[in-house]
Amino acid sequence: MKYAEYLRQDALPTLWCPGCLNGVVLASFIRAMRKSKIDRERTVVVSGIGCSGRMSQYLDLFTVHTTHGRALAFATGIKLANPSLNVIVFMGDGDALAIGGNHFIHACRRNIDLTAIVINNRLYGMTGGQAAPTTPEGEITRTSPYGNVERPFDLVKLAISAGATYVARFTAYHVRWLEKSIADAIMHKGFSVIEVVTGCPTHQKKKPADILEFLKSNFKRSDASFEEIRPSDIGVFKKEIRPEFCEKVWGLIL
Ligand SMILES: Cc1ncc(C[n+]2csc(CCOP(=O)(O)OP(=O)(O)O)c2C)c(N)n1
Repeated sequence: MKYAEYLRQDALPTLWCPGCLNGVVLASFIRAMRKSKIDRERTVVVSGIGCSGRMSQYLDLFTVHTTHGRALAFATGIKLANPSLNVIVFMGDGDALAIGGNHFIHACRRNIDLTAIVINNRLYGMTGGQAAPTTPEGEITRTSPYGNVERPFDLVKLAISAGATYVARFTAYHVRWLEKSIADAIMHKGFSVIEVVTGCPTHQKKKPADILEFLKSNFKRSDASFEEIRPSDIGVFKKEIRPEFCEKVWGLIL
């Protein structure tokens, strides 16, 4: 499988730190693009700011690099103006749930046909490893040197509660399931959210292999019901057909 045809050669090598798992997500996405056989010429990738926001620089597709927390707002405009486009949004956990938290819940509520891939390294990577809304309780970060005292969001439960119609969680270790889920989510008509749990070797001061080992041994496939979903469960937790936002809006106009 040739990845090069999906990458901008002049943007390489990436600025990601050695061992960063963002590259694993990028490769899984490229395989999913192939698998879903969607038209590359009708695909737009939108990203915000942060390490994960760099996806739009490396992918040789139509891309838009937007402001921090606002990727979904830009993507909503693109999709609504031209609903025939496939619009995929990459965000970090801080991007999606801290500064962009408001856009996130409203995109879920509207059920607009976007695919949101949220790379959850459980901190703010690009700005130095500060705590994020996904940082587990007790975790040491740059801004929680005595352990994080805040309760984290479970991204999957948040997305389901707010109304997203396709919701999944996988990790950068479980790449075959991840790429299949990305392909499914792209084909799903409605707002799709895939959380990809990763890690940050630089700020968590862990070896990349230890992060992969952690993901492998702690995250387990599950088909738990909403009440029973635990943060370490991976799988597809919601898949539902509900009227889609652009169809409703354009239905009023045409
Ligand atoms: C409006 C605004 N606020 C803050 C920042 C600074 N900033 C840039 S990246 C970032 C954190 C990114 O964290 P996350 O979204 O989790 O992505 P990661 O870098 O971990 O992939 C912040 C706070 C900014 N660029 N713009």
